[in-house]
Amino acid sequence: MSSNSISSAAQSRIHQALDAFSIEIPSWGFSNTGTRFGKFLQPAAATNIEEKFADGGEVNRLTGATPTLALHVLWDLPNGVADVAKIQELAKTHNIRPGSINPNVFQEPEYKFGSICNPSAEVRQKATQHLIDSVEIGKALGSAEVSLWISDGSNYPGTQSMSRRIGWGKEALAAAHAKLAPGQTMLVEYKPFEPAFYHTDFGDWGMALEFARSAGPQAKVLVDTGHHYQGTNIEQIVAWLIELNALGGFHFNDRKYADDDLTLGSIDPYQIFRIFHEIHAAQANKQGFTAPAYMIDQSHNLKGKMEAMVQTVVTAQELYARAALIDQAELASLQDSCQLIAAEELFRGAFWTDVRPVVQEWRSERGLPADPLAELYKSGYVERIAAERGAKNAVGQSSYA
Ligand code: PSV
Ligand code: MN
Repeated sequence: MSSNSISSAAQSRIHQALDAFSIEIPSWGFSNTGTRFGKFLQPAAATNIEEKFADGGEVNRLTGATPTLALHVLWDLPNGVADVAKIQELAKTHNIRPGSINPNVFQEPEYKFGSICNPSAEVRQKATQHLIDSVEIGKALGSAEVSLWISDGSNYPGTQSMSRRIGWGKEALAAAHAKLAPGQTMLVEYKPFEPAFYHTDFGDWGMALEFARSAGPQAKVLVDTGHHYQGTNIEQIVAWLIELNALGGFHFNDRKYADDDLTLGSIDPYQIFRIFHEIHAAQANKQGFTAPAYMIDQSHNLKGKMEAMVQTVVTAQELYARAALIDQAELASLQDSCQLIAAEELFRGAFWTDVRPVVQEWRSERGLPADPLAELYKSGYVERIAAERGAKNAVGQSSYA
């Protein structure tokens, strides 16, 4: 289907939607990663923060849609606030700003039984201080979001008090929230399993919402699309969070079975389309709706990191554009008169429309490469970094950092 079959009203809706759409990319998406069974090293993977910024800046140059790079504190700012000046310098050099600040309270041995929900007051204090330090890093860098994934939980029934851990978690989040600057948002991510396999303290959106609400008014929920049980209606969770003014952001990725961190839309693009539809519907119908932060959280063990990241950004734009095709007023009227087939055809018709020509036209009008992936191949960037980094990557390094 060519762009000619898309009405000019729909084409301009797509242009407007894309103008307002940007998506944050994760620094850790450029590093060597693996599974719990092993790590596959790639010659072009980033081996330090300079290389992560260089790669992020290149994705931004190619797509014009990724103005910020998410940073993970222990992996990217191992010296905490002391690393801020270096990050600011890299941001200037590579034309990509520091984005969300992600504290890390899941990899140190003290956190074996939990971080802010650990029964030990000493461990909780260490974890809380790390959250506070992360807020301070965010303030110094002008980051809009401090994004928390609290991996706490337990593996066996009866071994931990799920209810007392709620209170400890709330106390820590409130302490970190108290340090936020006025414009900053605290994002609270949830995940039903892994690394814990019996209970996780931040197990679903209800728990995350209650933790966010009790922390304070600047805390909202983050939806990672890989963090749900099979069959969960994620778009309904999104609709509820919008209703409750509690949708803070997304970590986008795809999955087949668990938290697989696959490329966005590689398994189920319709799922992402349905989520984007809820956003477009809210933009059309809800007074005062503010768009959440769109972020990617993926790790590509088999695909090239640069290629997969560009593919993801392009896919996100295409699915966002496809959801923008729906005429919201028309859909609402079909829904209200219960014209099921017509409503469904309008909805899925948008999903099946090839918007790529319109998206390419939008890119060309803005002086961006019409096909970012083709441009990446043409630029020789991946070959260059593979040659430069190959020797370093031949010897193992720790994941992500
Ligand atoms: C955990 O699975 C997660 O989704 C969190 O967002 C972490 O910060 C990220 O992945 C990287 O491990
Ligand atoms: Mn995540």
